[in-house]
Amino acid sequence: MNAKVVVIIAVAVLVAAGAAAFVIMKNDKEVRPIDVNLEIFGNADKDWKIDENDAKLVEEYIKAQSDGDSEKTSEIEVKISLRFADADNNGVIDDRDVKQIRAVADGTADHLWFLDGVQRERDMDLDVDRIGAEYFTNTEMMLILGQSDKVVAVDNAPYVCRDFYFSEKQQSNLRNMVNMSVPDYDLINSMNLDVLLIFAPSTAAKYEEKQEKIVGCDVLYLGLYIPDLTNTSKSNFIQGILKAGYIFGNVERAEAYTNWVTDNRDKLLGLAESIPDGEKPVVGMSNYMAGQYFLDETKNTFTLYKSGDPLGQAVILAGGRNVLKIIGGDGDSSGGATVQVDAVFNDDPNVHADFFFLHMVKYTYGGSVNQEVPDHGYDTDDYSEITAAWENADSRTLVMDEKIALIAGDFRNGCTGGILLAAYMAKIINPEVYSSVDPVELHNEYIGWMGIGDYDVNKKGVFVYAGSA
Ligand SMILES: [Ca+2]
Ligand SMILES: [Ca+2]
Repeated sequence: MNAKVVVIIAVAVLVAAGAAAFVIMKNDKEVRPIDVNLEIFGNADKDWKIDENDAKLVEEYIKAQSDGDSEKTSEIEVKISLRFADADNNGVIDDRDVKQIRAVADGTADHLWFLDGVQRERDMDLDVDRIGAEYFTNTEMMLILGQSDKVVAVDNAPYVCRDFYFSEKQQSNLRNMVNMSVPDYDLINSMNLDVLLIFAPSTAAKYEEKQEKIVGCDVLYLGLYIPDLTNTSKSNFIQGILKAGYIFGNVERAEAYTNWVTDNRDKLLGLAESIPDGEKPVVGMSNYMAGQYFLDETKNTFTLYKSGDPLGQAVILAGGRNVLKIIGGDGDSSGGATVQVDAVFNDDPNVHADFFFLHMVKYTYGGSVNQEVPDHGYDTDDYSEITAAWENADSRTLVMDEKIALIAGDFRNGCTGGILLAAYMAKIINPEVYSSVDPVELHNEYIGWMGIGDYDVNKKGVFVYAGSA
């Protein structure tokens, strides 16, 4: 009897301790405000979330209107977005909008009106069971938001990597969409998708073509392709993650992940800003691929990625200067410029790259395999191919004291907006300034965000190779 009482008390103490720990954790993990104006209809007060404040503001506005109180109306009009106050986007602000805002806020809405990654007005049924995810970025985002059981289709690149991303049970429901650059629409239609998340809008027609040809499915570009991480308020990437939180019913997770990204971004950017511009190493972000100089001595052009690209964002966060900024042709968009090699390798004393980071794509978004690109990423532990490729790139005639690093395509095409690559890059180009940053630890945290528990980057994977020490 006494023993039982003791056990009960012990359990009660443990429960109390657990509860206390939970409260502390809850406080610790409280979402920090995110500097975006969330583009979901219902976000009347122009902040980063849909909550009771929006509902109250719209109620106040409706009341002021019906009372004919023009003073109060003008007062509210200073802080309200009349466009987004119309939560069901039907052109009228009324009680139905207040109801929709509360439903979105408490997770019971069955429909959502929002802007997609190219600012188009969309409305979506939130009854989503079958998700198609294009490329690493959308696949990884779905994992981060806890949707892996619902992902039933991916294109060839993540499909090759399915042992890493999905459990055996999940794999039994997973199909290969193969080529999403030129899709086989009959194949995609046979998959009966509710939503297809597309990698890049490419051209508006391509996005529209997919929407038109894939039947009974919301084809959606969320904006992750252009991270704009150094400018949160304009970041399509941040908007995209937050919108996905509402669409897939895991707002808390989306907000927490966004915080993780921006916290790390802030830390990296703070370190970058501590280096005077003139002392920042100059970095060229290029490719290791067929038809380009670093792979093939006989070619005289290569790609240099712009500052707006995830690869260019990494240069900024790692405390480097993009060589494209020095030679001209830089920009805020994603992607790169094709330049003649002598635009960088020349006699001009003002033009010299200290480092080249070579992006690699083994499995393309078009379903093909670049055989000449070394094996890399989560699925291999073997450095022999990447070592041989590095030796090839480093042996280019024009390469003198420039340091070469090969980097996994996962960095650009995953869902970290460039922070993970920035951490690895910083350790190579500014090791002293970034001594407090541990890229492998950050990478393991990211894998944890994806819900993958049995993978340690200390022991597995091939992501960066910068030659032997
Ligand atoms: Ca709001
Ligand atoms: Ca309305």
